[in-house]
Amino acid sequence: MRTFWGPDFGALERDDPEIADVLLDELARQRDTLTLIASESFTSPAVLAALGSTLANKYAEGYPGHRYYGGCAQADRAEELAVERARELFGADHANVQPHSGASANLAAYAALAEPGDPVLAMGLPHGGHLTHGSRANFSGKWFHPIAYRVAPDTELIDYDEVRDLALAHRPKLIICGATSYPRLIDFARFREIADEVGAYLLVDAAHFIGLVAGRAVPSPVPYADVVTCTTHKALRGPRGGMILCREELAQRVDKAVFPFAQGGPMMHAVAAKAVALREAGTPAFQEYAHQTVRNAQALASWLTAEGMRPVTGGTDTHLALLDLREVGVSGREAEARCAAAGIALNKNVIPYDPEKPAVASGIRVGAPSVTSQGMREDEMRRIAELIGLAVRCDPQTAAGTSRLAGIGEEVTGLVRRFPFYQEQEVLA
Ligand code: DSN
Repeated sequence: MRTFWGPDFGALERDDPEIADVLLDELARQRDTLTLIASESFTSPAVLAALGSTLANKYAEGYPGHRYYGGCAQADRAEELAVERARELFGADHANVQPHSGASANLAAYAALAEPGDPVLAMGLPHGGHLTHGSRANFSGKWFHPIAYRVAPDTELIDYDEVRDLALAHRPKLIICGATSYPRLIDFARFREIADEVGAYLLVDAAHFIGLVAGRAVPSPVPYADVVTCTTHKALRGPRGGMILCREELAQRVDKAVFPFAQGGPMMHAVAAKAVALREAGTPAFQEYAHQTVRNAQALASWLTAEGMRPVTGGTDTHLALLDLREVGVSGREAEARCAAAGIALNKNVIPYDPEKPAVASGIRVGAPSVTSQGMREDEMRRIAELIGLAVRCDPQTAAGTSRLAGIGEEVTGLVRRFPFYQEQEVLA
């Protein structure tokens, strides 16, 4: 008879009450507060079951059929399923599901496509890029020669003419597009044209929007990119981790760059959980979620405009919006803290050409994947925007401000409790 040994919370409470306490508090936080972090969502109980499974015990360095350890039959099956599902869902020639994170996936992509010292053209961090796109604090800026492109000051859209000019001037080995706080669609065809013109590889970092691609809510970069990197834990709703998709001729280079170059043993429990998430992402229900996520982000951006906040680029085509708070007269840092005090988790974010330093920032970033997973729709986005508008204007240094924030927090809790994601767990707890 086959049996499943799943997470046993009773054992954890008995053996390690301190960590059990942390987990209970975290579930309560996720249940009672509002998550508008653009890079988060909720994983399904099925994904969590795979993550909490005994595959966590298995070493499986290598790839299916070519492992450096015995006993890998189940590890092979899990990885083959994940790879096959990724290839089918995204129409990719090849998939590598072993990267531990998006940053690890990017490290491997650089290793597959460029040599240390090579020029790499990518979106600057202050304009919406990512640390791994050439920040001096990161391997990408230390080991490669980063050149940053920007958004245009007037439209706040990627300045494709500048991208082309920089590409012609610097002849990068690698051009990267994909961002962490750019709310608009990216013209992958235009990037492909520019890359072809200068003989560069095109890497699309789709970490933020791969879930929307899976749900057919935004165009896919796969037909245009040499390599696509992504995370699996954002709008895709999988476990924390990374993934790489590429053309067949780059498959070997990508695989070798992940293992043995950048990583050792894959986290097979996470690989199995990625397979589960990729299966879920192929369903009509997931497509509906992806489309509703975009509609919710658009509604949120539009109602936040009514609260006196300016959406960068004028709105959004994706799961996130970036709001300039200068008219409201509070910094991103203050807004983040005030919203947190009211049970609303979002993050401060620089806006293009921000006069403030990143630790202060003039803007906030909001995202709709979590609230959409919970079943909220446009009506709730309207009320959420109003609550944010009230919260950012409360001065927590005053008794009146603190009391108002507490009142907003009570309404926030009431709202999110009407949309619990982990309903089964509520019964168990
Ligand atoms: N930390 C991620 C985000 O929030 O966008 C990017 O790595």
